[in-house]
Amino acid sequence: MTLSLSDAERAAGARLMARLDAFAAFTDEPGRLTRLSLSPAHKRAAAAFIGWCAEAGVAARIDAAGNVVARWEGRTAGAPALMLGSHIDTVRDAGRYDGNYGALAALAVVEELAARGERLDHAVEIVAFGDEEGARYRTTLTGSRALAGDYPEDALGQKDASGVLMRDALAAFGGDPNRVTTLRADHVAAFVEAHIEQGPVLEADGLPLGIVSAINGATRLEVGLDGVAGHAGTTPMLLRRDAFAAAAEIALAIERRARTEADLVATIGRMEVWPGAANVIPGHAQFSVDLRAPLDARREAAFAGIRASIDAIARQRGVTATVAIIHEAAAFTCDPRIVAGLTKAIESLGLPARLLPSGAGHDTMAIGRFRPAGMLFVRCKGGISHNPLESITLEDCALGLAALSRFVRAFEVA
Ligand code: HGY
Ligand code: MN
Ligand code: MN
Repeated sequence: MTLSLSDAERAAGARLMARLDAFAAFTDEPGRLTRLSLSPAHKRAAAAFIGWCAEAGVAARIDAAGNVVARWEGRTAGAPALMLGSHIDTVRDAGRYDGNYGALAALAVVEELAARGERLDHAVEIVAFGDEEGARYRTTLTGSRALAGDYPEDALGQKDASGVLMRDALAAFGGDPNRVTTLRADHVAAFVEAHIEQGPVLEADGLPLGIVSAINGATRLEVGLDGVAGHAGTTPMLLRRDAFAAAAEIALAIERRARTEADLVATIGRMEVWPGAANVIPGHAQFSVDLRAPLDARREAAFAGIRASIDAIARQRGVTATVAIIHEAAAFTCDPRIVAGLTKAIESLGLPARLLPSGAGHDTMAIGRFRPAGMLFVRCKGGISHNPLESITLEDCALGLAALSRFVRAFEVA
């Protein structure tokens, strides 16, 4: 493959890489990257993003839902906008490219337009979504769902691990809880998100870039098991109603179910046990289940099977189970015109256009319910993500930005 990447595009990629490194310093946990939604680190990151926009002569602001938004006008004021962006909140002990790459690449595209004073037929809006991971509150995609006019009703009443209401955290952050349902972005005509692949396919194919065909549907559960706390020393095994032992058996049943189908995945990422003392039989266990599949019918069937296993094991062990669906997103198919535009942009770089599905969820799923949306993937080493070892190469960083920038110039919004 002979790449046709200009020196200016290489330089822009180097600037983006440096900015990603600087951005990674905005963390709530020194020594690792943890930037939960509406946290002090998120606030510092948002301020830096706004500052970089200002340096480029572009006014940016925090919207009522905690997203940072900015607009580069088209040739005619008020022209429909192509929106670019991704999220800047992270999981705990995160990698520095998940979300941040797409948000800062979007900023780099607008910086370039502003530096040249270049006006396109469409406006370009950029967004740094504030709550994609759902790592702090038991809700997710609230920033992008706000722009899609679909803000989850139960979100603001959620409390985080220290009892802080999302409503209060949002107000303190500079958002406006009373206006989160007024943000539907009617002026936006289409949305494109650049994001690291977070999987091994592009690396296995020896390709730096890919185009997302579809995004897996996802169901997120919160499961509570109530048994009976008891003395670890005096209670015979057969008389126990051990909530954690029940959770452990359920976890293995979920894993067995997911293993029965090639592209069905199920994960128990968080497990809490009460009272959490070495000499007390757990009376309560609380855990998350993350279930995904490319086809909604298969995910729904898997959920039904898992629900039945939870009830059967709970009954057999004399514990009570409560199962709440805290997030559900149907599988999403990317817009064919955007896929075609990204294909052209990637091929103009001298690269083959590889279509691939996304196992990870993205803000694109939320915006895509409202407007045509698509995604550009950038290869990441070993497909590792949600892990500080997440990494991309300088050249792939530049290629992703160049493809996005070329797409933005060529895409016809209306
Ligand atoms: O969980 C996901 O798929 C995304 O990284 N939030
Ligand atoms: Mn992400
Ligand atoms: Mn993520």
